[in-house]
Amino acid sequence: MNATAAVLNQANGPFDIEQVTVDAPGPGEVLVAIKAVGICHTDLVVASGAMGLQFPAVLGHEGAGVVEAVGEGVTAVWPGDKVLLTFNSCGHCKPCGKGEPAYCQQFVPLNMVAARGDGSSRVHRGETQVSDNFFGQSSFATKCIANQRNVLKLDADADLAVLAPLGCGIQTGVGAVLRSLKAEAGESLVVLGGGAVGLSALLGGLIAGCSHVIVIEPQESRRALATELGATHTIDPAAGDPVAAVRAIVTDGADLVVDTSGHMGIVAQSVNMIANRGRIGLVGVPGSLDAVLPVPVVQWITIGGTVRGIIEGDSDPATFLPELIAHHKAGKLPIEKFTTTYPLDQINQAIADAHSGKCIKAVLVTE
Ligand code: CXF
Ligand code: ZN
Repeated sequence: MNATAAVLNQANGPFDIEQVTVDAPGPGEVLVAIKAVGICHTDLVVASGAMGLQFPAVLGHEGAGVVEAVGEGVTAVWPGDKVLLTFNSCGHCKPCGKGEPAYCQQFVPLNMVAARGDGSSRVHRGETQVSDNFFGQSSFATKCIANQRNVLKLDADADLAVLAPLGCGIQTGVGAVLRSLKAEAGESLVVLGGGAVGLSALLGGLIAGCSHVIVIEPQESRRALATELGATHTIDPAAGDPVAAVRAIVTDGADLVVDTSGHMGIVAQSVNMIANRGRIGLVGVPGSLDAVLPVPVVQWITIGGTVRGIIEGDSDPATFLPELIAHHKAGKLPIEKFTTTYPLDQINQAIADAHSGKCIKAVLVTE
């Protein structure tokens, strides 16, 4: 099959719009005509080459589209079905068996390396093999091969350009609050960072019925959007001591903190924002693999605090994505307020706008 893809030929891009061929789906695989795909920070981290990506490569892991063909043994979807693509998992390890596929033992090889165990690729440019299978999809393209396990059938009237980012960024933020930290009504929440994941965490806090939802974010326009979305308070970290600012709002400290920034300076400060038995969830990936979080041990024992890492909001996509779609239908996840659509061939502009802060969540559309 012929397709158009945003191909990465070197570390950090640019992405080149090129004609490629995509193979027919093998057993358990699904050929999807991609209609929309969000850009997530992880695409850019992997595009830097820091994780050993083999070029040329197609990235993209918040795809949404229409099934064109299914391989042998696929029963979950059929040609013509609208589908949402998400992260992949093996389905038979212990975490997968417990309904925790985000902690699949094979998460890294199945999602982060844009390769298959047998070294094959389903995407070619002439005679050249193009790395695909990133997050089991590589959806910065008009067609991609996904897997039965990482596609979710949608209703025929689903708006693919709106729903695409649910597959990673939005389920990560909402899930961090609802599933990972298990926010309860009346608890107070601090969100570090007002990007797409942070705003999703804020919306998760509102869904949970948190008493206070406090967003700490340096950009004024993002703080304004957080307020519009329902944050009870916003804090500019440059305006003074953010710990004092949080404790001026919740005297005993916050019950929950979700870090989406990956900046260990503010995360280290958040240890002092926490109430007794407070929980901190780490979602934002630091720029360095060597990043460490200093925790004052005696203080931490005394308050009975918890710090934990979170992937994909502990999502089990088969059940959590439909919940998120229902929240969107009910008006509780107004994703449209922080997404901007660009044609696929404007991917480099979309990334530049994401870097400059001009857009929060860029979604590429193919037609
Ligand atoms: C990633 C973040 C880094 C760890 C794996 C999951 N999330 C999605 O982009
Ligand atoms: Zn992502």
